[in-house]
Amino acid sequence: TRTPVNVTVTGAAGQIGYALLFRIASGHLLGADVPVKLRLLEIPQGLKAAEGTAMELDDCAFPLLRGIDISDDPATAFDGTNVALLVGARPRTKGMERGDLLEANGGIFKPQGKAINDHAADDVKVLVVGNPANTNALIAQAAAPDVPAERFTAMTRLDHNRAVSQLAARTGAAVSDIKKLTIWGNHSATQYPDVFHAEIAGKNAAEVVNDEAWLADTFIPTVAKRGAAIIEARGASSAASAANAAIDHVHTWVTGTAEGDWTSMAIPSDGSYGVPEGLISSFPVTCAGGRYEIVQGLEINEFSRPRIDASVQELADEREAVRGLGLL
Ligand code: NAX
Repeated sequence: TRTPVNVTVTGAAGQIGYALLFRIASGHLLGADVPVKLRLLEIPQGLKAAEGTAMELDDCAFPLLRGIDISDDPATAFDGTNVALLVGARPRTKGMERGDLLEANGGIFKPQGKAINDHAADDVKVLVVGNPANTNALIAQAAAPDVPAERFTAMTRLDHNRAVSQLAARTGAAVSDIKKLTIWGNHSATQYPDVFHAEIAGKNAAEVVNDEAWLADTFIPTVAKRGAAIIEARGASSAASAANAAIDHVHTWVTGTAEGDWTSMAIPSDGSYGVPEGLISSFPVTCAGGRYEIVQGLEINEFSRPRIDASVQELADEREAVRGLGLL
């Protein structure tokens, strides 16, 4: 039998945590034959609720779940971890400036990066979900110099899935017929969902849509502002869909992309497509053997170029801001 994989979830008592943990424990993260041990990290105020969730996890009697540890100490929670899902973050509250937000999150992601550096397993893979996700990932990565930089990723898979769904609704295609969609840049309102290389049942998606005004004025803003629309409708931010995307992100990273398709992940740039090296920016990637690679050689047209550049510029500005705060 296989040794269990250690999966750490931070912010475990939050609403994404609640939607995420049961799917990890039931085998959707790593596969139906991979036993898991859960490590839940919370702040002291969150420990009791995390214990409640752990009781419910026990009550599911998941055959793959080999244990649950709960801690408010990052060194404990990341000890021997193979997969780290960094969900807990400091949300923006009323009157908070962007600099305050980055600083507050630096106070979370810097020590967590350090704990991953010092305690995680050699093969650790990190996904940052907590916002501002790309820059939080950069802060954690900078605090973990002994971990290969490419193991730090941030989540744009929810944006990717939202874009696939919107495109399917517009064209009447099945979601499963849509391939090679790309989210570029930051997980923020500046993100750019790109359909110019996407395919719908083998045909070029931009040609099938054949309506640049719809792309510019409806599709892109609908995808980019979907989080706000969910809050407006549900009275709470995306939780199950965000958890689902986190599952998809890691599952694809570990098990690979399908032949003839790719996915979107925010990863440290190697300079591809004019994205400054080191920024954690979303790219089209293929995955195989537990590694990802940026899809190369795509032609970036005049519609896409300024949109990618604007989102990347925002990431560069965030990097400058956290540098200024001494977080890098
Ligand atoms: P909740 O407020 O429900 O839960 C957050 C949890 O994190 C709380 O239980 C809190 O006690 C805990 N926490 C705070 N600081 C911590 C620390 N230092 N260590 C461990 N735990 C800590 O938020 P939820 O709705 O679950 O969202 C979590 C994060 O995901 C937010 O930052 C949110 O903005 C972000 N999102 C990111 C998305 C993405 O696509 N990348 C989409 C969904 C979501 O908005």
